[in-house]
Amino acid sequence: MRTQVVIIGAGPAGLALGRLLEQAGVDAIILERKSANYVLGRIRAGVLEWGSVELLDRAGAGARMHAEGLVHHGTALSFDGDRMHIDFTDLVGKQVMVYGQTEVTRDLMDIRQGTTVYEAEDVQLHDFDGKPWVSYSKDGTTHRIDCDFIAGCDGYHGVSRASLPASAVSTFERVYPFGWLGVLVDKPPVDPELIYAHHERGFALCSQRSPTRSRYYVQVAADEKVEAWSDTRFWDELRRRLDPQTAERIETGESIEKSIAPLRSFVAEPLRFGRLFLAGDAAHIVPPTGAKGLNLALSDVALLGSALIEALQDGSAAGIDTYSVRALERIWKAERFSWWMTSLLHVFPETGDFGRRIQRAEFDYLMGSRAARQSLAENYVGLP
Ligand code: FAS
Ligand code: PHB
Repeated sequence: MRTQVVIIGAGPAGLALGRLLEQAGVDAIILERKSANYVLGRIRAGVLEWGSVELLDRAGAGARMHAEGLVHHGTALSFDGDRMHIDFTDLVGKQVMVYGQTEVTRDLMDIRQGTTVYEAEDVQLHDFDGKPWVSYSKDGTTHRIDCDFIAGCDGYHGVSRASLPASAVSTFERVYPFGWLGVLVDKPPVDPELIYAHHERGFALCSQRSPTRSRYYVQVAADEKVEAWSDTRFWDELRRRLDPQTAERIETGESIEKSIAPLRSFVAEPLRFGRLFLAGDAAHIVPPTGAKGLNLALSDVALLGSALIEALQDGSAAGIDTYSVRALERIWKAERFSWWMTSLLHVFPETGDFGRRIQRAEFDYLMGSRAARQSLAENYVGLP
């Protein structure tokens, strides 16, 4: 079998790339290790930068997002009960879309016309320095796909980055000493906006998926086990970390999903290895505090899609030759913002009382400086 591009991974990055390529008439086959239902069952991101909204519109996958998504013009930050509003529209004239990653993935799956092989096992990348080909197994049969390019969109634990010789890639990582315990519940959101809360007991986030479905998170120790958290324990802890008025208003209920995500900052450099390109979580990870993970994945594939189309249709290597440098410039700015938001809002026991005073001073500075709030807002809604 032969195609122009083999995409490894059918998460948002792989599906979005596949869609951008097929719209331009470029053939691409996606190989996904899991089933479509398994991919849809992973509850992850919830906030889209407007650049991501525009990409999904360009991909023809935006109709349900505009019908069911929630446009947000700001967010709330709270620190030991003091609350501040960050007005994106007033500060930077932009907004974000609250629409779950599961729905983005479903919309991209539904619109895809090309071939996606689900439950593809033992995917292996070959000769990506020369004439690339990919092998995989399905139902006991091994298949080979010859191609012009390979796009590694297979996430942090994928095979693409793992296929590289250690000497070819530099990695930069910070692992945080805590994780996020997240709960999905079919109850109305506690507030029209998201609330990012710092409390001496730990960080908490009140988010949402629709007018009837909410998503909440609390910071937990890195070695915490989800089995140790009943719904009742979760709701009690969440309430302790919010201002009393908000805590009082929360409508609790039985969780329909509960999971713990580890937090890390990670970047691999470069993102090109001959005819293999990395995009999305295969290339970088951010702590979810800045709502950047999904958005970075989509901005990577917007760049990579244009570069591959240019190479395959115009014979120009300009895009593929500059993809890594251009993508990394935006990636590192999102890494910085995600690290900064995480440093501001979480409890770091090792930084002691001095660290907490610095966090309080940062919060007070934001409250007192429009310029500081503009900086937060322009990063949160997405840099160009
Ligand atoms: P993904 O990991 O989504 O997709 C990669 C795909 O490749 C997967 O479907 C996987 O099955 C497949 N794959 C892996 N290895 C393979 C192989 N060998 N062969 C074939 N296929 C293979 N971001 C936010 O902005 N906000 C959040 O709240 C948030 N929460 C998160 C919670 C968790 C637990 C995780 C892991 C991530 C979270 N993220 C969040 C980040 C997340 O949304 C990612 O940024 C987003 O999924 C990136 O999309 P992809 O790059 O497509 O990677
Ligand atoms: C979510 O709704 O899952 C969400 C929202 C904002 C974040 C992280 C996660 O920063």
